[in-house]
Amino acid sequence: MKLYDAPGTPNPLRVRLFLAEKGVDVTIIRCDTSKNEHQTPEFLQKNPSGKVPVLELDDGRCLGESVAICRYIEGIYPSPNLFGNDPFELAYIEMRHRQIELELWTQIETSWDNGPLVTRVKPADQIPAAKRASDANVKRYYARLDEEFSVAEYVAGEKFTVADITLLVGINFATSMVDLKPDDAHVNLWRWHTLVSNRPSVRQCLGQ
Ligand SMILES: N[C@@H](CCC(=O)N[C@@H](CS)C(=O)NCC(=O)O)C(=O)O
Repeated sequence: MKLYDAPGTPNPLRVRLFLAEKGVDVTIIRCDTSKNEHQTPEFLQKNPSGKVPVLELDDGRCLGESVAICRYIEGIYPSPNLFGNDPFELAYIEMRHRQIELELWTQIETSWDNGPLVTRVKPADQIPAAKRASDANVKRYYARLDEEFSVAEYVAGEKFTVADITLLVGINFATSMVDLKPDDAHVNLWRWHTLVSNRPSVRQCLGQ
């Protein structure tokens, strides 16, 4: 299998972390998005959205969307389980994962789209008030996570799941690219961050 990646971008990193947790090797194809390599007619055949990551199977079939790719990987490499086993666990992890994506990642994206660094990689028509609102939403969400991690070890409870991967990538991106580092006072959130950052898969992918 081949994974189309763009170094430094968060969604392909989610998939690389997921693969590392599973111990699955794929061939990494690096796309230079600054040269629009993800917009060529050949690439758009693989993913009409013109986005990375894309997983290309050995028979040429392609999957876009990080979570869809991770679900495929989980299907063919079920262990360790990262999406849940029984109906309740599957739904609970899905709920927690969607909350991280819909309530935190979307706000980080709004802050990125309306912040200073994005203009180095693409032209942006920015709305400062949108950034102020999304910055505040991110900070509120960090406070919520800090409370949640006072009683739960991981995002979905007692075990590490795909939701932890999405949260880690989101927080690291927000910290390094959007200037939205969680407050030092959020000790429970930082306890979780240290725990997951020390996983072998994370150290391997982030080169620590
Ligand atoms: N919902 C998609 C989002 C993919 C996405 O936004 N990828 C970014 C990199 S993190 C990308 O390809 N950006 C280049 C562009 O939009 O031109 C997923 O989960 O895979």
